[in-house]
Amino acid sequence: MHEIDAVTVAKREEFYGRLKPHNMAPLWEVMKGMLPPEPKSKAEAHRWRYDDIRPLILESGNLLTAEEAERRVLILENPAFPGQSRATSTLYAGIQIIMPGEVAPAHRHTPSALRFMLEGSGAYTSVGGERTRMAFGDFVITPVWAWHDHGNDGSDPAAWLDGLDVPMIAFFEAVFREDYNDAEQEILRPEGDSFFRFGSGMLPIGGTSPYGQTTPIFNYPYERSREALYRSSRGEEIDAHIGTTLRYANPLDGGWTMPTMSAWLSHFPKGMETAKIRSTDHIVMCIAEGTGSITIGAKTFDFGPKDVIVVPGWSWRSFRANEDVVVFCFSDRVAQEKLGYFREDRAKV
Ligand code: 1HN
Repeated sequence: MHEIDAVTVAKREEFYGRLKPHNMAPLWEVMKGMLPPEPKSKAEAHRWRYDDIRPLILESGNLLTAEEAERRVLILENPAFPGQSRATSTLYAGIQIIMPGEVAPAHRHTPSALRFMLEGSGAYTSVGGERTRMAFGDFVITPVWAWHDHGNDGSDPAAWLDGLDVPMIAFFEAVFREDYNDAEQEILRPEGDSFFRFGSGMLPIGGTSPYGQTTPIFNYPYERSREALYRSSRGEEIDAHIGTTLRYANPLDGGWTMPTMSAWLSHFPKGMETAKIRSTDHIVMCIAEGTGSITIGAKTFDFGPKDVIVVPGWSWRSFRANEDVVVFCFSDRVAQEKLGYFREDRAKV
């Protein structure tokens, strides 16, 4: 680089100053910042210990009603984004609690939502005219613009992890919402209808999803997913980087379950230490079973059941499993794949 003399610098600055009133700026001053050689997420790696946050979640259950709150949720904010309601640059996460007898009123919005059930036995959610009970570990989906309301007719508080693509939809400035004319939506189909129709390894001839690009199944029960995962672990050599991983799939096209968020379940057998991997998607993880530790970049976090972990895009990650570990993950991978630039990189083993 040749040195630029003060006169030249001043001349350029003066020129830039005259651009401003025209709402113009010189690309050459900002282009390198715009196109770094590789991404560096502004988000921080972080872990929320469920044991630490559970008392606060329960406390919020007595602070206001679900009806009052509309959704009684404690947002999991990335430490790098205080006040921005974001777990990663692109994803929202929070823990929702619903007390016995409560209803979280029906509404719909353009952001998609997913739930990973954590505790309580009486919770249910209704989506598009069908109700489903939510048991521990169930992966439940609220598609784009689908009416949804939640309830709890059990005797214990119910809590789950919410994941939404709100930051992505907000980036596109395409958030719409609408309230239903009643607390709970009308139920039009028997419980389990969509699961048996679409989730039994059979499909209705000519069947389509009532939810467009979102899977017609809106509850993937943990009982079934867990069995599939453990049986896959026994049947095949375990991947050094990702353990045994099964992704939740849309049975109609084999693709991911939602248009903006990918979800999957990984199993790492007791004693396994995975090789490092990094990918461009931003990941939120929730430990379903077991204890261990995860290293993300230069940080290592130990974890136990129900802890939530954020992995910023393009940071190296690896697991150590002290016991058999099952991890639920969701990320913006499917959106990046559709846009054509999703990348992953695996350390040599
Ligand atoms: C929402 O609709 C739910 O329906 C949960 O349970 C969390 C966070 C932001 C915006 C909408 C729900 C939400 C949300």
